[in-house]
Amino acid sequence: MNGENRIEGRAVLVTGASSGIGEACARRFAAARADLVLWARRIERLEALAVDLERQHGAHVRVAAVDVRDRAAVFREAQALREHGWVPDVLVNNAGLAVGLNPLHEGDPDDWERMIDTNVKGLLYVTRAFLPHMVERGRGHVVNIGSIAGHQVYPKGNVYAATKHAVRALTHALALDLTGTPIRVSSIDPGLVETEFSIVRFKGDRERAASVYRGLQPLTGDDVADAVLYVVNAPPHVNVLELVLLPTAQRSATVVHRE
Ligand code: NDP
Ligand code: 8X3
Repeated sequence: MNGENRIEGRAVLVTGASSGIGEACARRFAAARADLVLWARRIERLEALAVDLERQHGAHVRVAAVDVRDRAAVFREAQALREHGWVPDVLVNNAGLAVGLNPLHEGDPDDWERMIDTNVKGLLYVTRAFLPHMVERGRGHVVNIGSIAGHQVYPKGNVYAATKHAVRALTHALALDLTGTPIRVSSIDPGLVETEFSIVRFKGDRERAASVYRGLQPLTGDDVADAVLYVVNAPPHVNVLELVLLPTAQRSATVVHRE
């Protein structure tokens, strides 16, 4: 991190920390000596990550198996944290996914529901569970992981793009609703990042997933985590509302140069 570390000792919650961008954020925040809470469904991955972060950085890390689609579980876990006096200074709403890549008229409604329930409703539940306490305390920063797909649609990306457009709308709406408070709201909106994202989208087809990144240098989870850290570490009077981060070879949601 360049310059002053304003993250040390801050309470940071990262959803979807078991892989990809969320895991990279957890590693960066731990290196900056934040007090971390990590959520995802695959608890064994979170536990291994916590051990690693504690060993590497002496970080304080709490983990919980939370499916952000489960509203009751989200509110229960949030309350348990509050009962221990833990309210996030930084909430990174990262848990999300794409499922399938089909023309809308051939899409699977079950895939749509997974995306809408996770990317939109899950983000809303987590935000609703913690934000009142940030407001009450007069301190906090909500960082949503959006996407270039929240700015532009691409063929067959229909419902995923709709969810990320919704995330973008919610970022702006939240920023307006928090006018007059010191709470900051940001969206980090990446293009192609090589994580487990495409493996999930193509339901375990690793060959098809690899083809998404063939012939170009995609972003890494660390590249995105660096942007998150920059935005969070900015002085309190600076709010980055949106940050679009693309691989140099990618110029829009649909224009990608491949060697
Ligand atoms: P990964 O598949 O590598 O990571 C997704 C993370 O989300 C995992 O930790 C997963 O954990 C978690 N997750 C998924 N569903 C749920 C759920 N219901 N409850 C809790 N956690 C959940 O993909 P990325 O790291 O790439 O994706 C992270 C975010 O970045 C997503 O919001 C994605 O839309 C966004 N994004 C990704 C881009 C890319 O090209 N990769 C580009 C732009 C944005 P678990 O399975 O253990 O629950
Ligand atoms: C992920 C980026 O363009 O692969 O949000 O959908 S894209």
